[in-house]
Amino acid sequence: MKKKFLDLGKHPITNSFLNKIKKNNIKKEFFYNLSVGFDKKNYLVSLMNFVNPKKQYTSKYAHRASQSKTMNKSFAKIASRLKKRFRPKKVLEIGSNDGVFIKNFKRNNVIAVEPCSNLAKITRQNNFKTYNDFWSKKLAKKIIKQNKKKDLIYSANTISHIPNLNEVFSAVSLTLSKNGVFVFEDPYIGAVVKINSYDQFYDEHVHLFSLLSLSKILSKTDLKVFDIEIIKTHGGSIRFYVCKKNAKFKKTKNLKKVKLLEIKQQLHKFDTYRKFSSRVKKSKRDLRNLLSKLKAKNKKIISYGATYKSTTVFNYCNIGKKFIDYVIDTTPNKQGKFTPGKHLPIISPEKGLDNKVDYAFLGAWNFEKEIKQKEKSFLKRGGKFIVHVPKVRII
Ligand code: DWN
Repeated sequence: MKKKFLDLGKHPITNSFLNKIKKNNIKKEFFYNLSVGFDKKNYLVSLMNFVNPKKQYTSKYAHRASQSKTMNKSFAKIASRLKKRFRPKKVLEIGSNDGVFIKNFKRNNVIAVEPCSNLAKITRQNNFKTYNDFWSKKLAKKIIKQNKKKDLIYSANTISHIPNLNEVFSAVSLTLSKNGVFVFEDPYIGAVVKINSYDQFYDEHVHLFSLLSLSKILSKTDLKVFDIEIIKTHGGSIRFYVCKKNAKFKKTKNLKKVKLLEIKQQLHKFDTYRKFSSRVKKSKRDLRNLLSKLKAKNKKIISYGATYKSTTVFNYCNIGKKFIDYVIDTTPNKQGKFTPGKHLPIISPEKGLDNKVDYAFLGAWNFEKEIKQKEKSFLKRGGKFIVHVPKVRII
């Protein structure tokens, strides 16, 4: 049983970018209550209410994982490390997005699973065998029948998106070969608590894992975690290495280290999340105060990156056109649209980062380094970024 610790109010689906702002569109916009709970039985942090995945992962899915240099490099690096360490002959990716990970493998070695048809179309066009479907036991059985068992299953920012974890791990277990490995990475609850990145909570992030929670969940399966990495990706992620309990892999020392750190951080205690929730409320007050002060001085403020995360920030903090003129983003299928809930127009950085912009709220704060590098001339002429993690501040 989950106990609620955070209530962020009414939120739209983060992928529901609007084509036009018309009375009818706004009336039809779907909202749900975004609140987060902790299950003391398995130490798992999850949303209290799940949105129907069919409403989320549609043929109009906007996020393209290959939109940042950082992510391209990061996927190339992990692909190369996995190839060296496990020498897999048969590879599968769950949630392949636009193919940013699988493009690092030979086409006949790897297959993709992707529920969003517009994204599956891209990997198919690039000649990667792609199953346009949700990950499930049914699909796993079909894949094994057609494509044999897998030596490596990889998944980034997908497992945390799937409500039914029993189904996820049963399907993985069916698909793994005897000594196959399942490597997956997702935003880390330890990082969220540490840097106050409450915007990692939105309709798609239904669970945020720790080692403590995953160990509890896997204890009821025939799988085990044998290695782990805490990584910087997306502002703090956790990468698990999982195999069958009777596979050849021994547990590494990293597991003990991370377990001790999580116990020190009290990730298994409700009180940790109760305290976190007070810090989230303070962050909202601080951000609204800062933006109000800047607006009182007639400053032009925009937002950089039409991220799903910033949909949480804007809807929770009630930040709309009064504060933010528009949002800039490089993703072609976000440009010309409006953000969910607050209906801020999205335009390209070329058009939007003009000389009149005084401040840009960094919706894509997880790419701070890459963006600062790219926007040197904005910074040089006195433009400034605003971030809300770990504290609300101008940088
Ligand atoms: O898990 C998820 C993560 C990985 O991706 C999904 N559920 C949805 C999505 O979440 P997000 O939108 O918060 O992710 P990002 O990767 O932080 O989004 C960055 C956005 O910023 C993209 O729309 C691209 C844009 N961007 C830009 O306009 N200029 C990014 C960079 C680096 C840039 O220079």
